[in-house]
Amino acid sequence: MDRRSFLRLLVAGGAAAVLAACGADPGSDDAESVSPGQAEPDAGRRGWFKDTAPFIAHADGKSLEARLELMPSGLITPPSHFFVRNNSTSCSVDPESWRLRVEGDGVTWEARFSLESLRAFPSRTITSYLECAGNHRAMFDRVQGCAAEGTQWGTGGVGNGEWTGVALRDVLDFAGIRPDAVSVLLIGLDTESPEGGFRRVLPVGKALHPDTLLAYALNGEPLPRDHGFPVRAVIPGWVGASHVKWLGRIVVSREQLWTRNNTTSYVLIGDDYPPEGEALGRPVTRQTVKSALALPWPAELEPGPRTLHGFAQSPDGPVVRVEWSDDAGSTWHDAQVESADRYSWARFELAWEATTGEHTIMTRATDSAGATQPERIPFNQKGYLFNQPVPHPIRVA
Ligand SMILES: Nc1nc2c(c(=O)[nH]1)N[C@H]1C(S)=C(S)[C@@H](COP(=O)(O)O)O[C@H]1N2
Ligand SMILES: [Mo]
Repeated sequence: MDRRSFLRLLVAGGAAAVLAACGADPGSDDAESVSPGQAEPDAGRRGWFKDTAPFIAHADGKSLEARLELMPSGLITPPSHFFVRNNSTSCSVDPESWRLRVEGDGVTWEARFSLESLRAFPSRTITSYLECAGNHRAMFDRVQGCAAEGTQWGTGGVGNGEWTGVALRDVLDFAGIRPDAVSVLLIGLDTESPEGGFRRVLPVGKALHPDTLLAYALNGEPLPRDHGFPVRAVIPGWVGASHVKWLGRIVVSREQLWTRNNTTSYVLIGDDYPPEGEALGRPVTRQTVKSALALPWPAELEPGPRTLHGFAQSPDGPVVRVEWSDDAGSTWHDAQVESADRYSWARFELAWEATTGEHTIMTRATDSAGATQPERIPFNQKGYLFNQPVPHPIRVA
């Protein structure tokens, strides 16, 4: 890797303004021309309740990006370190008056649940990672040299939680879901969101999957307000946007539903993604296999033997293998992978001899289904699902 490319990787900025110029021109060097700054330590606008110290607080006031290097040991992310992504601001919901309404022509009758009545269904606990569809978005700029629209997430738009709740399937069965139901629309109570309540459509098959949860606890504690208290959806393996927080209403429909979040947002838009239905491209559903080193960007290390670690995740987990390369992918070595549950992220470790100079280390994960990170992923306008191996810049001095 030449010095110029290396410098480009050091540019921490996303360049939303250059979007119009982007396309299939990976050779263009516009990454250096615009650098609005990835984030500010404190955007000055509190859209969340938690202490922002361990995070990169993005200037949009809606995104707290985890610093993977600050994650405590083990596999479970404590709420203090769990990233936040809001489309407006975090909500405070009164659990006493909270009700979940289930309605629509796809159910036999309208059902209403208090928190207590919801908790009466059998509870399930699933360890699952939750990752924003835009996690790694800044890599379109940093690695491909073509910035995508939206919050310039580095590698910290992801966390791994132990979620407890009830199966959405049980709730839908209770409401008498009809055999010809097609779409299940989850609606949040954050009415300042676009559309008045953030919402996502689930195909009925995914809604009835036994692992699709309405969760009321994270890591054995009531959900924190920033993460959807009192109840949120958890859709293991699917993009963060489908994990609707502050859930208030579910509409079951016998027709395919289209909303902002499966037509213009959370849609892969680009030459490689032909439009589906009323969408501008292909709606994002499942996540893709990814890995990242738990290091600042760029990392600065002292010379000598170093043990580096990171996290890897896949919708078809667990991740069973992680390889790494410090010669731009010419040779790959196996990292040690700590085994994990089906939907959990995995932790990996590698021994590296840090020699004075500038380096990059790439990592590449493979899951139990054999899926691995591709050498290159085609550009999409909104920068979702970037999962080619990330060349992490490391300066040793
Ligand atoms: N009601 C509501 N649910 C929401 C959102 C939102 O803005 N409002 N953001 C979604 C997006 S885009 C992501 S990535 C995840 C983030 O979950 P977290 O903030 O608990 O990490 O929540 C999803 N659920
Ligand atoms: Mo997201």
